[in-house]
Amino acid sequence: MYARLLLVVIAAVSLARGIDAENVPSIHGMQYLIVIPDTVEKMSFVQEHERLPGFDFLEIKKRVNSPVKVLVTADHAKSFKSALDAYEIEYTVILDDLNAVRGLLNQDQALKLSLINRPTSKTYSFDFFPRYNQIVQHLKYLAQKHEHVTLIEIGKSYENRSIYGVKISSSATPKPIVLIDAGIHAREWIAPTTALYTITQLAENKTNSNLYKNVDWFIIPSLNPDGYEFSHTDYRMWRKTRSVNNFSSCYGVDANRNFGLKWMTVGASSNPCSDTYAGPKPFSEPETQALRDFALSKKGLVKAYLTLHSYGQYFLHPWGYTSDLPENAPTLRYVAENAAKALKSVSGTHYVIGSSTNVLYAAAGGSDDWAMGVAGADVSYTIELPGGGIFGFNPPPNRILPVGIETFEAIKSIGSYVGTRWGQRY
Ligand code: 0X9
Ligand code: ZN
Repeated sequence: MYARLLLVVIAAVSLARGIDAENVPSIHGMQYLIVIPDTVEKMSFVQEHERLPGFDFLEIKKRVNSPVKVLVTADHAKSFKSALDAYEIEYTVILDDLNAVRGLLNQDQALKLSLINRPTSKTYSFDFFPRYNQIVQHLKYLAQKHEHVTLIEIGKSYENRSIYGVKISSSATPKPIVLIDAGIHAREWIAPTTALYTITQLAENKTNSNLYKNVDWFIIPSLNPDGYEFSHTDYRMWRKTRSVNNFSSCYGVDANRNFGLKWMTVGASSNPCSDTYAGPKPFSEPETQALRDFALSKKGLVKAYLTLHSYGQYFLHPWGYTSDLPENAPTLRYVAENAAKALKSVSGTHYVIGSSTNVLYAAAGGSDDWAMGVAGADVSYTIELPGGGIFGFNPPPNRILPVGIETFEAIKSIGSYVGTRWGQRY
């Protein structure tokens, strides 16, 4: 075993030495791996690569079982992974081609690489689907670290979890608002991570500060924390809230059928056991009440409302209750087209744009319709993020960053639209 290992080590090391150390490594085919060596021998094998060309160690704690984060150039990735396999060292490929996120990398490669991969707090990084407590901890961390980030609590869930969000703002003067939520549907895990990626970029990356100069951002990454936790602990495919229904043993309401515009008129169920149960009345759920009360408290200021869902790669705009188009349909399409173009420029991901009823299906009681029709948002979209896994709701963790990065381009484009159209100098 040892002799074989030695051969593998020598092969890997000599291959690695073949690269000119003076050259900046190409990001084409460069892979981002997280390696978890669980013995001292395995750790020293990984460490051997530390100063070799073709390897860029972003984080190495040199303690057994602590994750090692490493970028490996295309010409070394295969042999390195074979060596890890041979040595039975556990690893995950977080990004299999850094070039796929080149939109974010080409300005200043080195800076951006470290920015993408640096853990944003001791416990948070974009390589796993966080639990509710980890989301909260990360929001609190960002709020205490950055003056322009404030933690907000918009209400409590049925099971009494705080529904937190952040305000990202350059000053106390009220400005036009971009309001974003995620996780209305519990199982759509890529939505909260994309909201958290957006929050982290606005909080930590100074090059984004122009985005909140004349716009206030309110972002709520987990609107349905009870359902979200349940999808982690009990049933991965849970969609609804977790409220107890009278006269039924089935739990929960589809929060996205529970908003009070044309409630229960189409595409919603009155059966508490259905996944699209609209609830006993509009806003029966504390989670939808929380969003309602928050949005109404900012009425007139909320210019854009975005709700992150998965999956399908759609920019859906109102209406979801009728195939008639709203008066501002041309604006809704124009703003979405710009956002989709920005998103596509990162790695070619294509989104379909249209009204919910016309491109997906009719379903009344959605937050998007209510935000535009009642709360007065000028533009309102449900963004159906990409899917993955056999059910579509289960993309692997290595999709968190690519989806976050490309979607942030779309979100920035919508933020700039709000800033240009309504923002003054503050
Ligand atoms: O059905 C939904 O609530 C959304 N799709 S999902 O697969 N994430 O469940 C689409 C909602 C679109 N908006 C409205 N129908 N108002
Ligand atoms: Zn959804």
